[in-house]
Amino acid sequence: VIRRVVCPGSFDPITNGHLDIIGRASQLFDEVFVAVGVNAGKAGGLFTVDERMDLVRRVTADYGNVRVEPIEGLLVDFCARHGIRASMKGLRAVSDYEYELQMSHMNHRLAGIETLFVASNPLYSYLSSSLLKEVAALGGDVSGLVPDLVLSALTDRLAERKA
Ligand code: COD
Repeated sequence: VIRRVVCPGSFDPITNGHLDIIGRASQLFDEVFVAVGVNAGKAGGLFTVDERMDLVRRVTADYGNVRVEPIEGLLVDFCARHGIRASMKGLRAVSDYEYELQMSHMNHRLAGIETLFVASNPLYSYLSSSLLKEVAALGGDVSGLVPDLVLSALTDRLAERKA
């Protein structure tokens, strides 16, 4: 059997924290689907879903077993379409736990999807796309927290927004 897992998220944009989880998933499973979706609780978005997918594709190209797709609707329906039975999530701190636990119960109730939690790499355990965008927008140095090509996309987009 082919073992598949999904790593879902907003990825606005992908950070080294996300990439760490995706890399670990790619070692454990035959195929990893990175599912890019819109979190109903998060306003706006710096990048469109297509732009986020393009960045994820470029930074995961070397893994060989990673596919990047949009969620479009419920995550559990995405899983059904692609024959996926488990989702893999990183937990940064206790603060992630409550929301992740709610989603994991809901996804299990809706379609029996299992959620596997892995402890995030301590190097990136304070890192979120939101904090990254806030710091970068105010001129802080975020190099080393995202791949270089993401850093340049971020810098360009923030400059466009300012102009
Ligand atoms: N280190 C390790 N892992 C990290 C880090 C880090 N620094 N930062 C983020 N992560 C991991 C976490 O596991 C996190 O869950 C995941 O990456 C994605 O993070 P974000 O912030 O990009 O994504 P979210 O939390 O906004 O994504 C929410 C989803 C889009 C997955 C969710 O809203 C969803 O499933 N939407 C589809 C519609 C749906 O089915 N809704 C009902 C859900 S029950």
